Order: sequence, then structure tokens, then C-alpha cells
Amino acid sequence: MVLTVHHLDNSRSQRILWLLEELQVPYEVKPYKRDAEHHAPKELKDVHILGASPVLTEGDFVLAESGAIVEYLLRKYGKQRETLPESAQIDDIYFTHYAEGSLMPILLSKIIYRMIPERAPVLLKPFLWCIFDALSHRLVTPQLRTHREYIEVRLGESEGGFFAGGSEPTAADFMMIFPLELWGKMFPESFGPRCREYIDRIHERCASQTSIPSATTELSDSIEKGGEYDLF
Ligand SMILES: N[C@@H](CCC(=O)N[C@@H](CS)C(=O)NCC(=O)O)C(=O)O
Repeated sequence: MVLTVHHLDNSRSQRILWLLEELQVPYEVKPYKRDAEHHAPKELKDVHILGASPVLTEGDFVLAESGAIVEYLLRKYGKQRETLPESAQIDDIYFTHYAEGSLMPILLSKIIYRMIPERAPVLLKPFLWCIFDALSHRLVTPQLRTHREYIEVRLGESEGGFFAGGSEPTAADFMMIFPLELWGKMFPESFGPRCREYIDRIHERCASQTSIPSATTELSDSIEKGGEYDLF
């Protein structure tokens, strides 16, 4: 039975590709293309009723939700969280959940405030831009500023440069990379320098993985398998 990543282009399933590369576990990618409205195609619902990516399958086994997949794969193939110092374990748990629980909703609301006027009929656009821009500045920008300060401080405190404090990525990093890439790409004006340095370092690390001789699936191969990743 083969581990299969059901991968939607430019999506959270990039997290799982990076993790599987790090773990050097053999896997296959089943690609799905977003439709004109940017939604996943209907076929993904045949794999998991919610129809969102990523989904991991292995025979009859089906698992959705990127955080659950990260935890599952690390538990099965990775270094156990319990081997980290206790404070690092707490940071790892915290940032693993913070990524989807706190940071993603803020970024998504900022994206929606931008998307509504962008997709509105031409005549309504100027009016809606005015309203949604003002709402976004009032409601979302201050939150994003606070989160930026918080993450910048955390990265500054981390001795090894990763979220749990060490020099190797943990679940927290596999989760945090996606919202940080999204933020840097969509709202670069509010993106922090340590966050920029963090994602550059991870991209360098990914690039160098292509030369790991024992890797069963090389990253360049996986990027090819997953299609182009526009957030990178
Ligand atoms: N919290 C879920 C979110 C899954 C999700 O919304 N995935 C997006 C891609 S990043 C998706 O499949 N969107 C397509 C759609 O909703 O049609 C996770 O972390 O896996």
C-alpha cells in the first residue's frame, strides 16, 4: 500500500510534501487543480466528504486536516515530540495549533475583505473597495500587527531558529510555514524580517534536500509531482 497525498495546487498540502521529504518516506502525489472560482474540484469529495486538501490515504485509511496528518506522520515515522525538552514540547504543541487556530483565520479574513470588491460587478467595485478597505484596516490590520510582533519575538528567541527552539523543524514548523508564506506573498508590507529570513532558510533547506542521496523521493521530484507552488 502506498501513502498518497491528495494535493491541491497552491494549498496547505505543500506542508505534507515538505514533511514527507524530511522523513524520507516514499509516497505518491495525486494532483487536483483548482477551478475558476479557486475551489477544489468535486473529485476530492470522493476521497473525503469535506473536499479540502490535504488528504492522506493508504489503502482504506483516509485522513484529512493538515495538522492531524502532520501529527500522524511524525508519530509514525518521525522523531517523537517527547524527546524534546519539556518547554520545547509545549512550544511545539502551541505553534502546531496556533498556525490554523489563530493565524490562518486572520489572514483569511484579510483575503476575503480584498476578494469581495475584486470579484464584484464593475460598477460596485469603487464603493465596495471603500467599505472593505476601511473594515480591513480597522478590524484586521491591528490584529495582524500584534501577531507580527509576537512571531518576530518568538523567532528572535529561538536558539536554533525553529519554532520549538531547536535547530531541526518540528510539527510547529510544518504547520507555520504555510501561513507565513501566504502572509509574505499576499501582504508583504506587513511581513516581518525574521519571518522572511525564516521562510528563506526553509526554502534553502528544501533546495538542498534534493541532494540527499538516500532520499526515496527528492524534493525537486515532489515539487514536480505537486505541480508549481506559487506561494514558494
Ligand atoms: N484546516 C484544514 C483546511 C483545509 C482547506 O481549506 N484546504 C484548502 C486548500 S489550502 C482547500 O482545499 N480549499 C478548496 C476548497 O475549499 O474548495 C487543513 O488544515 O487541512
